[in-house]
Amino acid sequence: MNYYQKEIECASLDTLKALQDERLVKQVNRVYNNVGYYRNLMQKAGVTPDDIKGTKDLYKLPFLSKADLRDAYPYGLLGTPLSECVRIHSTSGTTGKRVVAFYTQHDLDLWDDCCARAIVGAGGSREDICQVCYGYGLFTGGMGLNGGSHKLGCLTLPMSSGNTERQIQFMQDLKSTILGCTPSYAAYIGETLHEMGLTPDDISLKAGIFGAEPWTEEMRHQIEELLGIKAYDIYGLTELSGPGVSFECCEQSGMHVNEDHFIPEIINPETGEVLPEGEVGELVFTSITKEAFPLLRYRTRDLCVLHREKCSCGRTFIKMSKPKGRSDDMLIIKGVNVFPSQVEAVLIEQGYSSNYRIEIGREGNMDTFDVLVELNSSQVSDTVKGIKDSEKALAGAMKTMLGVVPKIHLVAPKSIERSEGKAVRVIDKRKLH
Ligand code: DLL
Repeated sequence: MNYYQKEIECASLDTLKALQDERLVKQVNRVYNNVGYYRNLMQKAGVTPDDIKGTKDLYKLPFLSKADLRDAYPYGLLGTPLSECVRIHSTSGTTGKRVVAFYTQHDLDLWDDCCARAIVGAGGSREDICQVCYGYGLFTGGMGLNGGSHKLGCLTLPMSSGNTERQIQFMQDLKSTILGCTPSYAAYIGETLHEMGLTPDDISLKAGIFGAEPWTEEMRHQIEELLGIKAYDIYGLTELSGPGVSFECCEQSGMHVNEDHFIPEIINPETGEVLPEGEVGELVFTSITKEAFPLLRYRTRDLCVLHREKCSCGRTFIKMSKPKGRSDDMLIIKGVNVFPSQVEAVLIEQGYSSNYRIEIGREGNMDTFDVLVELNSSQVSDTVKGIKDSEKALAGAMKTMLGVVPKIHLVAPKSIERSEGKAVRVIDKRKLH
């Protein structure tokens, strides 16, 4: 059995707990002294760093949410001087304001370690050739897996996503053994492979590390068959670094949380009460080693279960289930985080009515994204060409705001069904949870 950092990945619970206690106390003091925004929250909650002696006191600390990130945007949660930061990554926020996360060089080194652990968890070693087809850029997927692959010593192919036939060509020519991308893209690569008249025997892949969006066990089996590989899940979020907060091992039954860097809790999303292991609730993380963007009790909005049971891989880190849904209205469409409020903001900004409906579906393994918008009475007299042009312009504005382009359908006024209770803005026909 192989590990990247065996001593910590297989540490006894006592050792792990002592490390977490020590790091938590240090982190709380650092944050209190350096992050005015969080110091205010602690003062409002009547908590001082002296109240936090270890993980048993974690529940006393106030939560942070995406709304706090928006309020503190862009620099209000920095834990170090800006001059010590060397990178940002970013993702969308609830009302169009982006979430921007910062990294020192040390943060990047630890993030690379987390991703290297995930690659080794999937059976990888420095002998492997790792083809990274997550998007590169502000999204954390590409740079994250790239960093882990580099640090482990794999030959790394920084492909980014798209140009699928070229991806397969590289796979054949360079004999890539590990693939990293979203599960929907993995399935698409698999389908394209077969459409090109090839089979898994024509490539050398043995494992895939897939995450960033919900996927099912059925999809895992399908991808495994299409590509002739073992498919492993990986979880993470920009606010905490990116991929590698947790990762699957050979058991393929839940993801080990890198607990030396992130302390997980499950809470009741309504009351904030901490729930015992085994119960479904909202996942909350405290990052105990991050320097530039140290978040304490950050509410992920992902609904999950935590289990600490003996794992045959030998790792002692607690396992989290696949996220079972979200406690907010965030959608993940083609791997991009989208909030209905962002769609609404674009419609209003562009002079459209706020009677709209988002319809999400699946064709094969790819998401479809349609937005139906009612025309105003003043727009009804437009010609068909005029309407097509308006649809195109609106799709362009959506793309700028969301990072993913919907198919826009401008429809007659009052043709979108009104609901008697809460408006039904989203119809999600995918069955991913
Ligand atoms: O998706 C980071 C990432 C990149 C993870 C590559 C794995 C691989 P964000 O764009 O900030 O970061 O989106 C974070 O995506 O709160 C979950 O709702 C969802 N998510 C991430 N991984 C998984 C997964 C990246 N394995 C949000 N299964 C999170 C289900 C996932 N949902």
